Amino acid sequence: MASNTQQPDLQWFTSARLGMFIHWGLYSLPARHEWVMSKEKIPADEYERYMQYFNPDLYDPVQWAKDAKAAGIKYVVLTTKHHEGFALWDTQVSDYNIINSPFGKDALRMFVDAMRAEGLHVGFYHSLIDWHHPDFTIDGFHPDRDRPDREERNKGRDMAKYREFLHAQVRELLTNYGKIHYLFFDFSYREDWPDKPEKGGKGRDDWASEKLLDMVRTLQPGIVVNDRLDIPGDIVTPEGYQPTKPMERDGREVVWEACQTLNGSWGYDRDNHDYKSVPLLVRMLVDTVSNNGNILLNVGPTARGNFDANASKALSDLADWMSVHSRSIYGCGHSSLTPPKDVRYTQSGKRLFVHVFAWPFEFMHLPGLAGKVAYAQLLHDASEIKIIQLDAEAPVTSIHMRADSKDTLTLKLPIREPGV
Ligand code: JFZ
Repeated sequence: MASNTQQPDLQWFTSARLGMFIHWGLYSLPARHEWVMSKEKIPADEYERYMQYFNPDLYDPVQWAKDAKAAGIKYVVLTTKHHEGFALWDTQVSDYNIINSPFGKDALRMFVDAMRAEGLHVGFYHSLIDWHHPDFTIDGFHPDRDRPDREERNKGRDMAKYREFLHAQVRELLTNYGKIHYLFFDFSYREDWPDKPEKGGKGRDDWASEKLLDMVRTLQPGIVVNDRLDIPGDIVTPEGYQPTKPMERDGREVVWEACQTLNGSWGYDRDNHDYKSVPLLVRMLVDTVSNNGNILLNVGPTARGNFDANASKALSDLADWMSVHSRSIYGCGHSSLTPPKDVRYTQSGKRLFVHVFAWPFEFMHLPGLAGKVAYAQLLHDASEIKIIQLDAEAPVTSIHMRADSKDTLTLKLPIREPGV
């Protein structure tokens, strides 16, 4: 097999820092998590019925694009097909697709056109797992896992045929929709993994990962591909935790991206109102950038195709923050300087951004910065912050401030945290 030498274009990616993930499919109808088919063990022929009711009359990807752009988001990644198997595009290799729903249009094409028109980079999520396909073997995640005829039925299933189908669908996605910047495959779960499903993992041999990735790079030179094919990808995708320093593999720094939900569910989850606050989301974003990572922030639109009120509010609050702080995000990354407690640094060239997670009382000491800072200001309004030279050797008295050490720079902050 001729191996493909195409390099991913990571320049735009590492500068963008903030992306939007969109989980949208038939699971938006039951509206109780995108894993509903597996969690509730709903057989494919029963679950299929949702296709008859999928009619997102409020679907307006132009609005999605505008909301994303206003929130400072640079790339948007839509689920072309999730584990349920339903295709949001006009696929020629299966009838289980949006054209056969009452909606009847290629939602993916509309999405791609709208994102491009707003100047956003376009990404696809594509599930390797498929609980609808008749040749996908029943494993520990599959809705039919507990049925008595499981082993019997698996004898009639042929993963080689599923592989062909998987490759054919990916070929369509990367051939018919113009330039695609990013691809998120999801996911592999080998049996030796800690979180393995009871009986039956799947990995690189099941997907023919090398061949698949080769095709992807040939069809879309420069595309950025994640690392869930069970072979190395272009970016590392930690999930559910925040790395506390720039990520490394085998001693070399890697490009990474954390994906995050707003409320713990990726798909629209009607009764779940447990949303992360926007200040928390901002801290996660800043923390990520301070360690050279990206955040892919998820929204799960409703089955009518709009963002629900909670998600819209989060995006517009984020937009308020980004409108005056995005200079500390885009093109920024890790600083070699060590910030004090409750502070994160992001840096771009010679400019250091000091993000204060817990506002101190009046004075802030920054070790190692004495004599290195020409001027300091608040970011949101460019108002001056006074740099004070305190004496590290001065005796401590009740009225006298003292520097932490000789190389400490002290800033005099407004007493109250500026609210933006
Ligand atoms: C997967 C999906 O199952 C989920 O529905 C969602 O689409 C999410 C973005 O991706 O969930 C995963 C996959 C991999 C890990 C965790 C959750 N992982 O490797 O830790």
